[in-house]
Amino acid sequence: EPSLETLHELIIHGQQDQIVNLLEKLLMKAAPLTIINEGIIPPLERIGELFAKGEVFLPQLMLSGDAAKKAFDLLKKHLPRQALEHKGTIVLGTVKGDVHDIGKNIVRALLENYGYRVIDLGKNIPAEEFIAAVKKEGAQILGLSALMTTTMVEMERVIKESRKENLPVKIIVGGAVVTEDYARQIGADGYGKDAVEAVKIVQALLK
Ligand code: B1M
Repeated sequence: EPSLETLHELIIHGQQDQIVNLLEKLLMKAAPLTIINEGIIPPLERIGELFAKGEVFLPQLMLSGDAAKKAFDLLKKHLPRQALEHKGTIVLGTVKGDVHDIGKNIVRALLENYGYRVIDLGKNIPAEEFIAAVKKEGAQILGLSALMTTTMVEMERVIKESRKENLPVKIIVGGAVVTEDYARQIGADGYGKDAVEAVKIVQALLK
């Protein structure tokens, strides 16, 4: 019987070979976003805890990350898609020093599925690159992702730099360690706890 628990196990053990087969079966009974939220994120949190406790090591963390990516890449093709209606442009990326991008990619997929144009710069992006892209693309929203306590401080730098240039852009932030309080403290215009929240905030800011 295909189940979300099986998907948890495959991601925790970093086993990619059975993922496609399992997802095809799961998609017959659950929505893609449900599988992302309930099938991919919990095992990543679990492996993160095990890693923090020293019970698993970097190679396992990497295998789990790869397995999660593989699952997400398949699921995102099944997300219902709205037409692109020039709803707005968002420049998105993970800040300098940080290579975590699974969450950022989920945020991107949802925004695109809601009809926004997303310029995804990728990961490990310096402030200057974010600012140049906002100018070039005429973006209304800049989205920053950071997963570590050591890199979330970089968000503050990006915000300061863009305010210095008086860019007419709203900045939203998110990622594992980021909190609403921290977002407010560094002068962000919005904070998304998860990808669904990120879409809601973008919708509110662009109203
Ligand atoms: Co790393 N890692 N990792 N890692 N890793 C964490 C983040 C960690 C919490 C694990 C732990 O120790 N418990 C820890 C950080 C500790 C801290 O700072 N407090 C950590 C560490 C230490 C490291 C390394 C330093 C390990 C090492 O090398 N010794 C290293 C860092 C390298 C670097 O960046 N310079 C590292 C490397 C890696 C891998 C490459 C192996 C892999 C990443 C693969 C990849 O992304 N391509 C990895 C993984 C997989 C994790 C965990 C296990 C899972 C991260 C993840 O994808 N979560 C993670 C543990 C954890 O997070 N609990 C951990 C699922 C994802 C959907 O969640 O990204 O939070 P998240 O995104 C969510 C929301 O936060 C939100 O929406 C998403 C969907 O709901 N969101 C936004 C995200 N961005 C948003 C932006 C928005 C709005 C919402 O607006 C713009």
